[in-house]
Amino acid sequence: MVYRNLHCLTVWVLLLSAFLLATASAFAQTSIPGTNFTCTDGAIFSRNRELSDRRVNRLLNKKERKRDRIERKRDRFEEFGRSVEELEERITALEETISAIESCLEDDSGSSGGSGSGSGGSSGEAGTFTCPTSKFAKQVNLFQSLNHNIRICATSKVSDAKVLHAARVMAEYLDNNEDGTPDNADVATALTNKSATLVMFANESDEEGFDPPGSFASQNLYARETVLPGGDGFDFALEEILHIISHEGYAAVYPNDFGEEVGTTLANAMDTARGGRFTSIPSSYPNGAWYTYDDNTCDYGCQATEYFYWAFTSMLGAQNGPRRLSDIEGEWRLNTLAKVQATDTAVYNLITRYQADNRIPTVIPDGTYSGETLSIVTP
Ligand SMILES: [Ca+2]
Ligand SMILES: [Ca+2]
Repeated sequence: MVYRNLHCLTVWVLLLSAFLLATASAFAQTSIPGTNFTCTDGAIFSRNRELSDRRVNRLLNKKERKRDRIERKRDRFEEFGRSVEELEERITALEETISAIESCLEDDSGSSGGSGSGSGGSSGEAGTFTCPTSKFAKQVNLFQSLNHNIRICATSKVSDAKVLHAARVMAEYLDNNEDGTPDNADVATALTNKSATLVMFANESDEEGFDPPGSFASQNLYARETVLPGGDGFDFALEEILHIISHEGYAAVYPNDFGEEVGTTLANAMDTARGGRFTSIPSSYPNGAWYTYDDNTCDYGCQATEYFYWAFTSMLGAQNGPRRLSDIEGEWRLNTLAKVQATDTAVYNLITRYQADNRIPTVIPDGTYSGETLSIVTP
């Protein structure tokens, strides 16, 4: 029994020893790979180089971006330098303009007691007033035989044909039935009292140096925008000549209807056409407005002058046609009589009321006038 127990113990010891040996051996085998992670391993070395290449590329890219940023900043600095120079030039020009205005104001205040009444007296002397010879070489007198003082003054650079064309258009507006006598005597008298004068230049540079004198009311017209009958393009004589007649004539004789300030029949119609009463140009006109002139130099009264021109000449058929509409629709959309009648009933009613007894024209000037023979004289 003791032997048998002893035998069993030996077997257990042997089994335990074998187990320990096996465990130790397995442990020894698994622990070996841990010692192989070194920089000399080829795969790890190349991976490290790859990482380092990427890093170098990143750094190069970063450097490029910084260089770009510096270049952009340099450009901005240079632009800033230029704009400062431009601003200085503009400030200098403005200072010159301000000092010129100040000297004009001093001149006016100094001379108002003397020549002010003198110019008022001369404007009433129909037919005796001549165009300033310092600027003009050609003159046409309208209805002079009827003791009126309505003129055209033109520089030597404007052709006789265009001077006479403008004179005929002006005569046609005033004497629409072409019988030689202005249809509306009150309007012709108002223009005479203001010595209304159309001043013609070849172009803007020809106008340089002309300072409209306070002694007569003037409106300019350039030869380059004046189109003879049968010529190509819109004839702006139809516009500029109407401006002086409506502004100095209709507005003066019929102030409640054609006055160009807030509250007149014309101005109220204009407020509707613009979608509101705008005493300065709005940033955008309301949807549905059909008169949308956006020139910031044109105040409320000037807007009214332009509005009358658009409505009136559209009703007389001067703005017909798709090509003309595409030219003007940014400013005025009712380019025909039918459109004005259908949409702008206020201005349609105003104009037709005055046309009914021939106080204003019913026919658009065509550049031929049979009322009298107009001729050019030397001022
Ligand atoms: Ca007449
Ligand atoms: Ca005619």
